[in-house]
Amino acid sequence: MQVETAVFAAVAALMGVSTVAFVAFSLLGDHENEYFLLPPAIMSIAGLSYAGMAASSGGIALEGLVVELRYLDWALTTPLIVLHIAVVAAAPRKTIAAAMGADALMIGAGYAATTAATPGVKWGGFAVSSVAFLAVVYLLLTTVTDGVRDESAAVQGTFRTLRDLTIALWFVYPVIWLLGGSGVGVISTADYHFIVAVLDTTAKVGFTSIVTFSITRVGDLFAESETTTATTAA
Ligand code: RET
Repeated sequence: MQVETAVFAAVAALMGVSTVAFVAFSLLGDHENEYFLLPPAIMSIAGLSYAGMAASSGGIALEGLVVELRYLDWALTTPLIVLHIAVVAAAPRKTIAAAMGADALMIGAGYAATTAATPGVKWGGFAVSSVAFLAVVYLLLTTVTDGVRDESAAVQGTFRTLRDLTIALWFVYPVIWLLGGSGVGVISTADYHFIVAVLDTTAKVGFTSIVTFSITRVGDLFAESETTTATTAA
């Protein structure tokens, strides 16, 4: 069995467990968080995709579709991650749509670059994907962040930390891509899959947990600052 098959299967299992954990968390919660369906959606899509990748690399089914399954997962879940962060900041709908659209373009162009037959398509795709990525980063740093501008220092701090951790982690993806087989090739395919599996798990299970738990916290703080404002105004 190839090492990556075991890695893919382990991530699939972890995403499955996380799906159940997030569903349980929402059922036990007080439902003040109306976005509680996003985390289980993100985890279950990734779980199915990783299960497919394990089957594909293990020669069981879906032969030769590892890259397709990965980009299908990213195409569906990365816009949902962006949505999740943006709704925490109560960003305007147009901004959320633009950020999700740029994200989808980033993944689509990234897929074209990864599967390209010619250097022109590869580097053209990489360039388009990178510009789209910078657009997502720009929107997160500007309009999305403006959504929390009038909130307390604590709310802003929580949001900024989440935002910056997310941006920093996402920047690793194009770097690893450049170092792996699609780029200069100093990282082997097995290592590339392993690194991406760790990044995906951190970005999804790790950060989505932080966002989810801090929504409760940020929600409390929002409520607190509203009470304060109301008291001050009265
Ligand atoms: C590619 C290569 C082309 C240039 C750029 C890329 C960026 C990919 C990113 C992926 C993020 C994935 C996440 C997955 C979570 O499970 C496509 C690697 C810019 C940012 C967060």
